[in-house]
Amino acid sequence: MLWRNGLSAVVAVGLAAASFQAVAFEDQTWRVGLEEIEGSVQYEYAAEFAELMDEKTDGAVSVELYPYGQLGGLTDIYDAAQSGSIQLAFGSGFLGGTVPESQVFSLNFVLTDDEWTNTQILNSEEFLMSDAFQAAFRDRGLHPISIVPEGWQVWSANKPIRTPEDMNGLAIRTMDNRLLRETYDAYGADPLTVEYGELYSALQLGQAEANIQPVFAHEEMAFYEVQDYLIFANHAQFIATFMGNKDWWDGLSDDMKDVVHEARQELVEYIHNKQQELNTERLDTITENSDTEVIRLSEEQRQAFAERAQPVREVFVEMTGDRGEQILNNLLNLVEEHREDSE
Ligand code: 6CS
Repeated sequence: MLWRNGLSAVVAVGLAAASFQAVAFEDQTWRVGLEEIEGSVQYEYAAEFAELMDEKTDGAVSVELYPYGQLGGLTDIYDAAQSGSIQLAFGSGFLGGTVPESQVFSLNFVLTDDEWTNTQILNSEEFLMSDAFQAAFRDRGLHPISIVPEGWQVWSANKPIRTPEDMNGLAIRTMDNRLLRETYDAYGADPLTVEYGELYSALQLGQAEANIQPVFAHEEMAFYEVQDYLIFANHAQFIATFMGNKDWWDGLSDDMKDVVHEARQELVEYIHNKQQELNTERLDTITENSDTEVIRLSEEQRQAFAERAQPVREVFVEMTGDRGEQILNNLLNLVEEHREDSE
């Protein structure tokens, strides 16, 4: 029950912080770089974070949102957070070049089959606050604040996919990291990388034949318009890290850090519910507005992919060394503890 007790401890710390005497904070503006557009899960998270910070600091902290496209491409967002020209940002698949250990979230068939359990494990003291995970970001001038699962990753293609053989030679677009390329190589596909904002036309022109996104993104970026099938294998969740510039974070007062921690704890359940709501609603939008066919893989079909994904864990360790291995083993142990608890 370690993970459940861990969460109660987190809630207790939050309540203790809430009972502090009111602190007067200096006025400040924090800019947040989003990898996604308005209406996305990251946008909803950042908008609620902005509200909470406004409330908790009596209007002293004003949080400005910069949706995808306003700061350039995806890696421009991370560069801006590293240099301190923005204080906060989200980082997901493309962050692998900047924080290689973050590719642990790109591994397939590592987490449990339950999204809420995964959300709690990832945001537990044992995982998020572990020295290895924190150091992986801090050594690159970033500070991880919370982990934001945004829903199951769902494949799209113009043909049904039920087995690794169906993926043979398929030009599937992945986010830019080696772990994802290795994973889809292992499935037999022919992965390629395309910037998020160029993906619609790449799919339309047939340069990319398949795609991997949570449902809300298939809908809001209109990718479904140029793809015929959505395939649920529940092989991985889309996971972003909400992170700050390291020097900016270190320069915050302890009281301000407490307020941010309080907000991030409140956001764990908020964003879990919100992402489920968005992903459910948008699947309805897709099926109502198109002939998209939805395929859900059986346990046996998933297993065939899981077997091929297993050796990619070694690639992760080879790429990220002892620290990456520690992060992965920590995650696997937490997942295992949960399984023992629920048996
Ligand atoms: O596929 C991508 O590149 C983007 N997809 C989502 C859902 N969020 C950000 C990420 O960069």
